Amino acid sequence: MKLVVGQHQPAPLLRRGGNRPRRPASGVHGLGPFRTQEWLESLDQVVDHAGRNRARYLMLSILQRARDRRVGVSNLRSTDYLNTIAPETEPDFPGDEHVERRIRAYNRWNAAVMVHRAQRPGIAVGGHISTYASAAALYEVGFNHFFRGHDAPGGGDQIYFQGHASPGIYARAFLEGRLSSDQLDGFRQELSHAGAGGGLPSYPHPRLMPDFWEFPTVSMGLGPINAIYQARFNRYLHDRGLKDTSGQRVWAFLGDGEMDEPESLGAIGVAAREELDNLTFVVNCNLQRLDGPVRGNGKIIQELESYFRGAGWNVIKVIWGREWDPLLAADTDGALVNLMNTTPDGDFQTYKAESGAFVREHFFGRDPRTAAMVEHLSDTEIWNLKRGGHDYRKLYAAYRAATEHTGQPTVILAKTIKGWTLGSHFEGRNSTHQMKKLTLEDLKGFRDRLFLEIPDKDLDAVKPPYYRPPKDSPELAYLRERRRALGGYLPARRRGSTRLAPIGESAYAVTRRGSGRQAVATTMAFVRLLKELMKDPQTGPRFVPIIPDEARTFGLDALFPSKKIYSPHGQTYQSVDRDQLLSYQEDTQGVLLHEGITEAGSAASWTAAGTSYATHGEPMIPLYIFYSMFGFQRTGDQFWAAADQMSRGFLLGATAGRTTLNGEGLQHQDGHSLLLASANPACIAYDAAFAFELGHITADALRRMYGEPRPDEDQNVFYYLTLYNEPIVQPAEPDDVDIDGIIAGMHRYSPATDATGPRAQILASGVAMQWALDAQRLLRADWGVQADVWSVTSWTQLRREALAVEEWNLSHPDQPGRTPYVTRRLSGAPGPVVAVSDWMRAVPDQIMPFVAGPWASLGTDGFGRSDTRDALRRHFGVDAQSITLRVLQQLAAGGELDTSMPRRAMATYDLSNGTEDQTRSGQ
Ligand SMILES: Cc1ncc(C[n+]2csc(CCOP(=O)(O)OP(=O)(O)O)c2C)c(N)n1
Ligand SMILES: [Mg+2]
Repeated sequence: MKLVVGQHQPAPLLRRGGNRPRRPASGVHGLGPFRTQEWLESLDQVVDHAGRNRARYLMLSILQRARDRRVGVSNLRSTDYLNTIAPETEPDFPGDEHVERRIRAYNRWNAAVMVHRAQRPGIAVGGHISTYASAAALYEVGFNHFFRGHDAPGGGDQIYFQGHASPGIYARAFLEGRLSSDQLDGFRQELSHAGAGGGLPSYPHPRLMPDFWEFPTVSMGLGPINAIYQARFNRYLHDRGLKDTSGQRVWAFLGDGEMDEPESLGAIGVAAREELDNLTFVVNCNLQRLDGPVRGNGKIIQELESYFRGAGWNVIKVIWGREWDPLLAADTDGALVNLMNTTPDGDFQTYKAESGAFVREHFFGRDPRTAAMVEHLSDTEIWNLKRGGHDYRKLYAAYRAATEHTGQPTVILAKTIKGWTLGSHFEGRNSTHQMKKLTLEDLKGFRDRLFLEIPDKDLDAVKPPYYRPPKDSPELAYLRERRRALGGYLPARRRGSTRLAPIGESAYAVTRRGSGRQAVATTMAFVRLLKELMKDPQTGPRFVPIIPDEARTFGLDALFPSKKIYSPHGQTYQSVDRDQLLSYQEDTQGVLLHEGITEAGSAASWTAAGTSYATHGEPMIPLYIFYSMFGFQRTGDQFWAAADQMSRGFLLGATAGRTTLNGEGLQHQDGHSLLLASANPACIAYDAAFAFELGHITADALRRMYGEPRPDEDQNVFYYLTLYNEPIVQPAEPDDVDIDGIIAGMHRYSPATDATGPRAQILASGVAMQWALDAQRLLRADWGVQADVWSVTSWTQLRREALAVEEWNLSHPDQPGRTPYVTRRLSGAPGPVVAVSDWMRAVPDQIMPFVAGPWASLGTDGFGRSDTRDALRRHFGVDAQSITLRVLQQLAAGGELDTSMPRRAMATYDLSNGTEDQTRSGQ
């Protein structure tokens, strides 16, 4: 009988030698101390007379039986280094193994040749050969038997392809006739390759290939976490009755090195907790990452098994190919299993870079019993004992088991060889990840290994040919038939066209009427608006608020009673605050996604919801609200990937500003997320000062992303709105409000009331508007200076427009030059410009080159501190008095005021030496 029950294998390092026996726990119910002693003595006897292996086998068998009898012993963290599925329980393989092997061979060849050709002299743009070579069977078993295309009943599967395995995915699309050889030759030459359709992006980039790639994965760790939240979002759509997603499965193909990333493992508990049996991870355990072994001294498969089992996943290990089955069947005393268990990955890697004789000596030769087991095998036969991840039948059994398993997500841990079939220069070599070219000899060996009919004379060292059999060949017919049966070719992205009906004007009234005498922060104003928007009968249900445990901080608990928090389990307990108005309510049809304290999880959720318009053809409007400091700074890479995936929706940076979240200090106070946001080309950022501005911005954002974009507008954008927590009296919207200005990025909110005396322009955004208005009063009352105050709703949008105008002017030298919006708006506004915000100066300085007159900016550069708002504003030199002083200095420098005035102002406002602080500038 073969041992397939679990063993207690410590991870990650193998512990050699046994642990000291411990005394048993006393007082086991119903068994006196004597009987316990008898059991222990029996075990001692087995150890003494039959050996440790036998004793181990016995113990594991007893544990297995105990589990079968539901005795209540806990699950073992890991099992033997064996396939989880025993050969006798493997299902029949339904495909044509020969034909599928041919298809795999063509893909292997074309993928490697594509990268090789991209490395040709004069181009040399690189690529990865060895990763797909190790993963070809992992993908092909999916393509031929499991992955459902978009046309499959119930909708297609969502597949996260390992980013740098892209050459193999392109190679398959070439066989399918979806890509031409000319396009393959444009791999990584998206700009310079002139062929039809241009070049191909390096990695899965939906933005660059919007009808092909669906999920950007190449930033390691984002694929796994996004896949988990995608599967979770599919459930959410289903449970809310918005779409039947019960037939859809999420597959994520990951590298074993990639599992080092915190994001890779950080959310696996979510998948188990929510019982996401619509999710399958396939981890390609080729034991190598970029530089060398993943766990040379340990065993990555065992380590991952422990993590996933511990988190509550179904784990299927595919370690050995079928050639090992007879050997394992003959391993009655567990000698071979013991070798397998105790050989570190570093050695397994080395074996496959050596030879059959080496494996005989260094692996089997370590125990006379295992050495005897392979005596009848030649070195070649030993060499041909394959790894499970290259065995189609083993993989088929694993995928089938994964798709049939219920109640848990499944991870398949498949052992492979990096660079497999590429020959001895590639296979298992530490340098294999970086190798982009094959020698002529390598090419010949590779061709022979794959049994391809390419004559020697065609094997050009620089441009070896692609290989595609005739259209009517059995292989291509088979491939086409399989994809037809499974619902069409993949990857394929559908763009989604459903438009959402605009929400009526009345919903926005709440932002326009002002707050009377009540002081209301813009965060609260936005939440009030959101409540109104969510009431819209058609579009309202599409809003998906996402919160990482800050609902109460931002006032979103107001939505608890009416919208409820989504949980697939509903609420199985009595809530402690059930009698209260804003009680914590979980519900299977809840609308709010309360993610717990995980910005990474929230960002992944937001991406899944924000791309639903394409992935599911169901536009959803996610609003992810977070501490602005923990957004772009913490999960900026996820927002970048979301931009690639053309996500739409709202990011709400609450508690914005360096001085406004006053008590929290250095780690919380954000004076730079707007700068980080400006670096994301798909992100449209606004720093609104007033509720009425937020109303117009939101309406315009919804129009652009979900309604009728103008011809010059990219619809695939998302909005970053900063929201403050400082209560202010919200003014009613001015009658002559400049809506276009609000959207474009600036409007004159408070013109100077008097035309006499020196003039200046104050540009302010967000909460700094209050200080600017105070400065306007001080300037007039104390110094006779008249200032116009502008509300700059978006420094970044003003800059972007100006850059676009500059570019247009450069490329149209023969036509009259155009003038940037910001320049136009300020052209008739007399006096120097002083810009101020609760952000570092680089934020307003974005528009400096486009302002004609003298320019000065005030900002909050440096680390935040905990103190009162007033103290902080004085510290950073952004309060009303500091603004006043700066305006006076500017006017004096321009000769419009006496030079003594700024000095007098410093004394009047006690402003001397307030800002010389090393923590501010990093000088
Ligand atoms: C966040 C991030 N860091 C680093 C890289 C660079 N990188 C690309 S592939 C790779 C090694 C991947 O190893 P593994 O996940 O085991 O994949 P394999 O090629 O072995 O299948 C690295 C470090 C990246 N793509 N993303
Ligand atoms: Mg690897």
